[in-house]
Amino acid sequence: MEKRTNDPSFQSSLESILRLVTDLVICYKHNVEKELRACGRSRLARLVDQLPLSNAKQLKQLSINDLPTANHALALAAASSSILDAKEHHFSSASENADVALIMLGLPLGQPLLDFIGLLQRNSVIHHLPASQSTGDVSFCTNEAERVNEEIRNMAEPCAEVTEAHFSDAHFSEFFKHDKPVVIRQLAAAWPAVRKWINPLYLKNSYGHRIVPVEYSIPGAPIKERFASLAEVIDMMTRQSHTTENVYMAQHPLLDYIPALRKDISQPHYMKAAGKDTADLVNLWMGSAGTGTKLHFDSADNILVQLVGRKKLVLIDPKQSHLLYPTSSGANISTVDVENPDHTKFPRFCEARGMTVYLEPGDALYMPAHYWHWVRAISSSMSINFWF
Ligand SMILES: O=C(O)CCC(=O)C(=O)O
Repeated sequence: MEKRTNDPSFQSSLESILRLVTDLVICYKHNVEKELRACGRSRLARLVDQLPLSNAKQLKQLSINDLPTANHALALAAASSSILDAKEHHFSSASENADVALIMLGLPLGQPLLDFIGLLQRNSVIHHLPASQSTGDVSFCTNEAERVNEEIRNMAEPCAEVTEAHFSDAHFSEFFKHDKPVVIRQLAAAWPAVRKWINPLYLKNSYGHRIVPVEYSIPGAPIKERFASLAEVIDMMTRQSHTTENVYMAQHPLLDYIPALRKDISQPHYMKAAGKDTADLVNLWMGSAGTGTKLHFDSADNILVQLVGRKKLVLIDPKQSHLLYPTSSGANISTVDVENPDHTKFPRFCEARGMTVYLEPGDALYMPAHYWHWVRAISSSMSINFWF
């Protein structure tokens, strides 16, 4: 409910924070306008020029996906809509628009938007979920997605495995030095995230209104990227059927956008092997059973920690890159469908050998930089990864 809109201290904080968001739009729109004019999009440039006071809605409806600058124009349109919504005391939609702008601009540029969302949240001026949807006996889907249960041919070699209680930084350094993956069972067993996020209402009741980017798929149709509320993602993860649509919030720095969640997570101490106390990038992966990521590699070392549900991974040594048909020479994504390889098109893939790993809540996997990996959530799943 919109509770504290008449509170003078809320009003004065709101006014000063809206000035900062307006400054952000004004200062940034000149660059975007210049870039748009330089690539011949003068109509779009004129619309951007009139922000933040008008044209935000018109701009948001344009189909301009073909221009990198257009994303910036859309971010500014969302930020401007957010200002106009707040002035009319439509705080829920102000918060949603601010989230969209924040996701598209990122941090540190979007910091005033994050402060604005924080102010709305702290003052309880956002419409939360109806009581019927925020209580009750609800759990994440634990049914296993059937087609991922069988072992994948030639990919069933075991990976080194240890338990956190019997493993040390010195042991980890050996794996790190030799670029060998290792599963560390129960690394995160005591993290609050593992204990608390298993209850779908924990995140949904406090942060269900927050907007996140998702990959959305229905059987037989291409994956679409769109925005969704965290409540929508969580609701889809609690459905017990795998036959309808899937949603995946993949590689999203949620802890940057909801800093209060940082207290539920720790930084894995093993990163010290690389001289690091904190990771360079931390991302959340949340989705329904069956969602996952194609065979690819990343150029940073990685610790992937399973928080809720189960995940299956296939790992392939970079020495076998010549068997994996990347999208172009040296590219980091393979064109082979690991679960159902086309042996006529990709004959060398038969010779590839890989390891299969299953992660349970609290387990972690160290993957050296450049190690190929394919990932599938077997049940509804939440993971976090630390690139260092
Ligand atoms: O969990 C996933 O879907 C992918 C994770 C991944 O690719 C990574 O941590 O690098």
